[in-house]
Amino acid sequence: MWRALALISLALLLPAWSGDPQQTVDDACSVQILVPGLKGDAGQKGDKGAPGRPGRVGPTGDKGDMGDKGQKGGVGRHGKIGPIGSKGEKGDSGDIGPPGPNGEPGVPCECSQLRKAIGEMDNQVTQLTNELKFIKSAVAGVRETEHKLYLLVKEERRYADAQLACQRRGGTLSMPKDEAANGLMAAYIAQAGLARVFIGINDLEREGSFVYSDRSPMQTFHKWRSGEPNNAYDEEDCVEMVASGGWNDVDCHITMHFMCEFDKEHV
Ligand SMILES: [Ca+2]
Ligand SMILES: [Ca+2]
Repeated sequence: MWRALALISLALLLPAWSGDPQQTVDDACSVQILVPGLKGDAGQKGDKGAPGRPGRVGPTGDKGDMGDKGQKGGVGRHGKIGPIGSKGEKGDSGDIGPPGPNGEPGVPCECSQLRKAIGEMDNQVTQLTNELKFIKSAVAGVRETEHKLYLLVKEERRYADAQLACQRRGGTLSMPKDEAANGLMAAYIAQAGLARVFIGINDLEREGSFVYSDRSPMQTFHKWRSGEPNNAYDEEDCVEMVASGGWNDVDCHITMHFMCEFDKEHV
């Protein structure tokens, strides 16, 4: 309204600037007392204006309801390599590998050193043999001659079982075939504090025909006690030696200690 009024005032003023200055003052005064005229007819609708500036961002809306679950996606990319795991249990042994390559040729024989080593070993064998002899005598109580070893076994056995026990040790019941052997055996029995032991003589196969336990026949040497062998009760086919060294035929089924002998060559 006021904008329209100002435009009208301006339109009335403009002609005054081109005429008499006096008149212009009068006209100006007359304009100042003008009152608004009647409202004119509505003008034609103007052209559509340019789009306005974007409005301010509105407040955050309420959270909507959760939608339906989507379809499963495709397989993702490989993830990063994880940390090293703990050590596993030991696996089974593998197959045997192929044979290795041949080794380098050996060094030529140092024969002088070898002979020296063999000589030292011979000395050691001699020393050990002497020690073994001492141990046998001291601990086992073995007696020996040049060719034989004698062992008094303090176990009660019948004649046949005594012979088997000697054979299991690689020997036989002792066979006094000469004065030296008989004397050694007698001393052994006496020193052991025994009265009698089975020895390797019998007439089991043929009464009165005595043989040694190696089946060799008795020769001229013997140490029968007075009145023996008497085959008492017709039951005495085995032989014992008493501590004095004398022989006596006895029942094979009684039990007593016994003496084994061993050939040194076979020990
Ligand atoms: Ca007899
Ligand atoms: Ca007798």
